[in-house]
Amino acid sequence: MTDSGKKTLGRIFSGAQPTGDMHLGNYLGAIRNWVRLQEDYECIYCVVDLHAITTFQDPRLLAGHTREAAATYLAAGVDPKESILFNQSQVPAHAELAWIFACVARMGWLNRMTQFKDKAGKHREKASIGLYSYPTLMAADILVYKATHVPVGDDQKQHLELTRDIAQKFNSDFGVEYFPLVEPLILGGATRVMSLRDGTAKMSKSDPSDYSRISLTDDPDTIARKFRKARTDGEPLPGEIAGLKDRPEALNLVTIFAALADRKRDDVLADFAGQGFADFKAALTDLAVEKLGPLTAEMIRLKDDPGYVDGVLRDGARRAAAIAEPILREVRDIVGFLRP
Ligand code: AQP
Repeated sequence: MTDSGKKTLGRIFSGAQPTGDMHLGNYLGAIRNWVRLQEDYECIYCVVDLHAITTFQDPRLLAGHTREAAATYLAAGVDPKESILFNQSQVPAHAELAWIFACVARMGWLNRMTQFKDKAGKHREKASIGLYSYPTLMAADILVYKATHVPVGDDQKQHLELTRDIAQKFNSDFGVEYFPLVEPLILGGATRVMSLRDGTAKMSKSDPSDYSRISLTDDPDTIARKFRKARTDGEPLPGEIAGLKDRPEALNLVTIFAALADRKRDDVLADFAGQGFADFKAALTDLAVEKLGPLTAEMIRLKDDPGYVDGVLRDGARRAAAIAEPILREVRDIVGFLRP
């Protein structure tokens, strides 16, 4: 049941980090689907600023990025009355449960996390402890609400498995059946969007090149310029998707086109078979401007109204805490902490 009393298929938790400009990958891979999930699920959508600081964030920018992420959710169609929208640092229960989970999870489990290896790169010993223990905070984000489902892309599957392992070990260590085993929600419509400069790397907020991504606040000229400069190859477009094997940049642009148009990639290719990239990129630009235009306009409007966004986040934090705190009180009892 939602706090508005509506019956649902379950409770969802998901979030994005306020680490920079929200981009097309965040939208097509996550946020667009969150909006659709509101029909059937009780949804808790978070701007995960505690996760963001696992890599250094300029304190002069963090609050602005947090508001921008929240504005993206709102502009995309997250309804702050129906769903709960808040930023993580305003609900201290996340950090407290993460500590308890850090004491439940095993080093060996975290050592296997591929995202840490990717993000820490060669200088692993210089990475923050927060980056290493990131999955225990993610488990706390989900379980502090006893969420039943988490929409995940491929890159988060391993972390969700760890959340299930932590829930199971907590239950068995303390001899309780307390935390549910959360289910992944694999979304058919979720699209993995790759960098416009390198079709084998994912589009990312923290990529130093602005030309690697379409930011959701880009104006039409910028979108046109970025697609024009997007890396491609010298071959014409094939008639079907199998012809894009070993052509990651071309595959990425076709994937983006199909996702924005809500069409199959083979159907898109049928329209452009045999053509070079100039016409295709022009059509892609028109489509992106048409589909993203209203979202961008709403984000710009919300940027001029930070008081509204802050109010939504405060209200969301209050409602989130009202769910999390009784759960955390029970966890404290289970662990054996003295009551305050
Ligand atoms: N390129 C992408 N394609 C599809 N989905 C993506 N997501 C992110 N990038 C892509 C999805 O967006 C949600 C929020 O992501 P996040 O901000 O929590 O973290 P991230 O995956 O690390 O995103 P970035 O943009 O790459 O941030 P930085 O550069 O800070 O690491 C998630 O559901 C994610 O899968």
